[in-house]
Amino acid sequence: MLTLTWRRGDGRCAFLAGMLALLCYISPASAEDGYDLWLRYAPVGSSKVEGYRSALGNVVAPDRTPTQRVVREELRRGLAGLLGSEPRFRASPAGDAALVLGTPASSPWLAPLRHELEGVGEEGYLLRWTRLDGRDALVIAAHRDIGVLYGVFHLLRLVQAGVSLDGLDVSEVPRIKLRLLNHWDNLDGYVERGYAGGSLWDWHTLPGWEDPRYTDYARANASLGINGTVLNNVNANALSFSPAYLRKAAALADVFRPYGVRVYLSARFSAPMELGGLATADPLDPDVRQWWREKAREIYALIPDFGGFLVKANSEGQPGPQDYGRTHADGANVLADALAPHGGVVMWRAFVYAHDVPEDRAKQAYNEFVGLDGAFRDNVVVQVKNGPIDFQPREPFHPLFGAMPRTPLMLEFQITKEYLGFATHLVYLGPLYEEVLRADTHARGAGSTVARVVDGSLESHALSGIAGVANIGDDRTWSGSHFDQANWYAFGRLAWNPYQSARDIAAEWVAMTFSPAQEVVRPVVDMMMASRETAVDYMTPLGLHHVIARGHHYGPGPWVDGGPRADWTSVYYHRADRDGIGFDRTASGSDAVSQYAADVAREFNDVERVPEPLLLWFHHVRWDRRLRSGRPLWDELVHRYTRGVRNVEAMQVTWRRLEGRVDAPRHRQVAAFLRIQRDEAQWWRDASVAYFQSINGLPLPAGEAPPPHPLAYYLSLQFPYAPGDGR
Ligand code: BDP
Repeated sequence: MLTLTWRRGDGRCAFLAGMLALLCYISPASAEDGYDLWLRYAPVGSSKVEGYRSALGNVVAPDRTPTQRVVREELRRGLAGLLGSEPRFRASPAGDAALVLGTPASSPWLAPLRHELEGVGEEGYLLRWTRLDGRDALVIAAHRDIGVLYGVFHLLRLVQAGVSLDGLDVSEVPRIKLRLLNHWDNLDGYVERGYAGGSLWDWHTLPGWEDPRYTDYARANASLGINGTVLNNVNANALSFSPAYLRKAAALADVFRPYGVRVYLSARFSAPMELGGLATADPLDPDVRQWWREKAREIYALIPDFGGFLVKANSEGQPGPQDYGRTHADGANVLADALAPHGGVVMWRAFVYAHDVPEDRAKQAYNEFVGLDGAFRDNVVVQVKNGPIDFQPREPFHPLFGAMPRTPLMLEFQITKEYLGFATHLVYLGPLYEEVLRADTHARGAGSTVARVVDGSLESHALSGIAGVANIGDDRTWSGSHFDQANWYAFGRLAWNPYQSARDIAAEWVAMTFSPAQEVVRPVVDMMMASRETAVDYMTPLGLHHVIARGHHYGPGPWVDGGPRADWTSVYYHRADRDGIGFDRTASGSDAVSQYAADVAREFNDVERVPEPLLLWFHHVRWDRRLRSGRPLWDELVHRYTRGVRNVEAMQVTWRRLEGRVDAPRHRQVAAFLRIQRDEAQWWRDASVAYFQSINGLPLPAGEAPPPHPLAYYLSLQFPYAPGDGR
């Protein structure tokens, strides 16, 4: 730490201080450590300052409620950073042009917009020029304070990207109602599948100490429109529902409230036994029902706007209604009944599969749930992972989307990269999310996209939701790496509007996170957009899946076999033998294809028509079958593994060229992580090639380098302390 002893009149100190100030001025980015996320508010180019200042220099905004004060503080902070001077807060728009914010209730100036606000709902906003008292004003108007805050973040986004405000005329409404992060955080501070350090929640010092970071977390989420957060792991500890922990959760809820972020909790189904001392957790038992009702009352007394429960039941060893011969609907409904009087929801997860069921794991969730359509209470949403297995680098969309028309289905994405290289691999998930959201279920004919199922528009559901398993921890970067912040960002933006493009979102994020200069935005966005396919290439090309190392899932493990359950092995999924590779899920195999609408099923079932990226997901294919490239399958597989490695090298080149255009500390860390990624991509390629070659005995295609080690070497690698392992 640098300390200066200051003595009045000391010329040397004055000189030193001057130099320091100058240094800070000429390299303001040198202190960048990622903490500020996309809310850095770095100065806009001098040519633009005056234009923005004349529109935004005078602000009329109420300051009576906590959210109104947050709005003013965000504007003050944002404009001070971006334009170099704080806005002047005025009592009325009289005089100069002004930015006028508020709701018809909070600002008399905005009362005339009441009618126009009819379409923006509870959280939407208008951001546009209008005439107030005979002069031009930019207004951010909403029904509720939170809409105004969202509008402010929108405006600041535009300024950060250097976009002109001329003719601005925006009307925004979130398409999805529940836009949630799911934290898989344990009470001991460990984050399951977390690669960004420990949990953000310091349960020990809560509720007495509210770490300022909680506020920054809420700000970041509000900037995206994320409006809820599940604080604890789906593999839940009943203690989260104890009075002491509920008070801690209530303290977080108090911090988050002004930012429109509601608190939810994962509920352990057996909590009535563990906490309540009951002999059963049978959902039809009157004492159990009563226990949940009382618990809900207790929670709402502490957290009046509590969101509700997330439940993982009868999945991977978690307790659930089936322990008592009851259905998932019976289980969900007892919790829903307890929450209903308070306005809470139950998010009941469909991620279920049982090791004692011989059925293809990819089919099990559908089999369990599809017959329960219509059996859930109105305040239940069934939360479905994007694909039928488990957050793989690529999966087809989950067959439940479109198959339960009477039940609102909430989409669950994983933001943390359990299966995509943890935090060190640069993989932008925007394209993965977009691919899923745009997938056409054909449930009601062509155009029945997953996005339309999830936003409720396909079946006119009032309730709709989307969740992302958070990649946030106490690492200074929040997400474990600079580029992983983009995945939090992309999730939030798509949760607001699932029809946006991943490329546009990446461009926004780069402009705000690194620089709005096109020389930066263009190459970085291209690199991000290609990064997911690159990871698919070196990890799971052509529809391979679940070929990861056992337990911690760090690195390749296509040889994983044996152990407690077949569906936790790799050989179960790739089924490679001397003749071919792939899981036959066609009508003559497990028939998983039949869970999709007829048009989709036909396409997936036909080896000639199935999209090649999903080939081995649905088909067992001979090694010598010619693919669309003209190469035999084996050659194509090796080609893709190698291409993946080459493409990481291309990312390294792109990044190297940006040296000097991106501040040095962040540039250095990204460069170092890309080196790790490159080496691990090579490891994935070599280990996979060595393993599959040991099965098929085929020679490598011409020009392909043999793996530098024998297969035994790859098998011998152990990583007992790999992060994020389940506990
Ligand atoms: C898998 C994770 C496991 C989670 C599980 C879940 O490996 O740690 O508990 O999903 O979603 O992806 O419940």
